[in-house]
Amino acid sequence: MSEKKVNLAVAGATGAVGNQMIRCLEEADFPVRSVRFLASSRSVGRMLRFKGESIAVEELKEDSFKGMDIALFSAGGGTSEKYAPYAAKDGCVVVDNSSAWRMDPEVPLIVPEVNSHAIAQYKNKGIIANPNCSTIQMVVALEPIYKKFGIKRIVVSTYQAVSGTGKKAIDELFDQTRAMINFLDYESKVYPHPIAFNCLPHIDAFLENGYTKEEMKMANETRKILEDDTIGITATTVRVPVFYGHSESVNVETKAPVCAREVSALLEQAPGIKVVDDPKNNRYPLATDAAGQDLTLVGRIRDDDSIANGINMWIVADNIRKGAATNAVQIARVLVDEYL
Ligand code: NAP
Ligand code: 3JN
Repeated sequence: MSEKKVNLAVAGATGAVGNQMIRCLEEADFPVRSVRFLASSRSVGRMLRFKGESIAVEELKEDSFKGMDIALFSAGGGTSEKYAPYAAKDGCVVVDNSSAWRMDPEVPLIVPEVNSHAIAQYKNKGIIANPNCSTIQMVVALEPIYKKFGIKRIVVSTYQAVSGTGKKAIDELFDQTRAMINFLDYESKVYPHPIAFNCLPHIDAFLENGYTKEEMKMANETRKILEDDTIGITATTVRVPVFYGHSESVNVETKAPVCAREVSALLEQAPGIKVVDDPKNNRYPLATDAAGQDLTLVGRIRDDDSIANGINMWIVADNIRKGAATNAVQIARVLVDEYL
């Protein structure tokens, strides 16, 4: 374990993900010498707590990263695109939570349990990308299966919590639910339809091919992380009225013969995973159990009786923690311990 300490910046510190990054840094007792919390000009003067101290939020600027070693970004794709290169130029390694750099061939896309070997590629541009939350929890569960059996095709449907859309969406679900149960009028500002008591098969923008951007992120990012362009992946991403925790129904077709018992045994030993699979006693992964912790929960592991070599499973994780903040802090930890 390293004794090194780093100067660390959080860009987007006032947001849903940024706030969780700060909590994860505290929980991990991350070896910081100094921290700097950055957001838009709207937040200048706000104070954020860190390890018992109050720290003033500063405006994110081109020169914010001078003297910093690592910056965790979660301030949107446009902000990352503009400011990450300034950070890198000043020798500060960026761990970016947006989609801005994920598919850049020179930028590693990292889930530490799966492909930490690729972190070394940060030297290309000084940037490491954190995958989309729905991708992260899926590849944590799929990588052990991929390594042992190979994967031909994945069919995934997601049930994504509103916290994935940020602070405003958390408020919208809360306000709409309260209004509806009191027979009051309500407005939908964040989503195009009411999210309370509803399921919206629409996450991020629709594309020409009929998929949404979120669906294509899952397919493209999974292939990049597993370093295999031959895997067929089709996704349907759905927003559901849950505050924290994304759930996924995943159907995997493997290359080699597989059975549910072998997959359960494999996942029991895999890093970052907790198998919760005792249906007779009503035990299976739930968003309410995943929320607030860092493991990816996997259950309902069963043979797909419609094809040869098929497995079905249900994968749940805290989208703001393992899906974003925790994954970024884990990457930063490897950087400190092995590279800086
Ligand atoms: P959020 O709650 O709306 O927070 C947005 C944060 O970005 C706030 O701190 C905001 O500062 C800051 N910001 C916005 N525009 C800025 C600008 N021009 N300059 C500096 N700071 C700016 O959103 P969130 O849910 O935390 O998500 C933030 C980003 O993280 C998303 O856009 C996405 O790229 C990424 N994300 C990734 C995942 C994932 O799957 N890995 C999941 C969720 C989000 P103010 O408070 O001052 O406005
Ligand atoms: O909707 C979710 O559950 C996850 C959202 C992720 C997100 C939200 C806004 C912008 C992203 C992302 O991480 O892909 C982005 C983006 O950076 O494109």
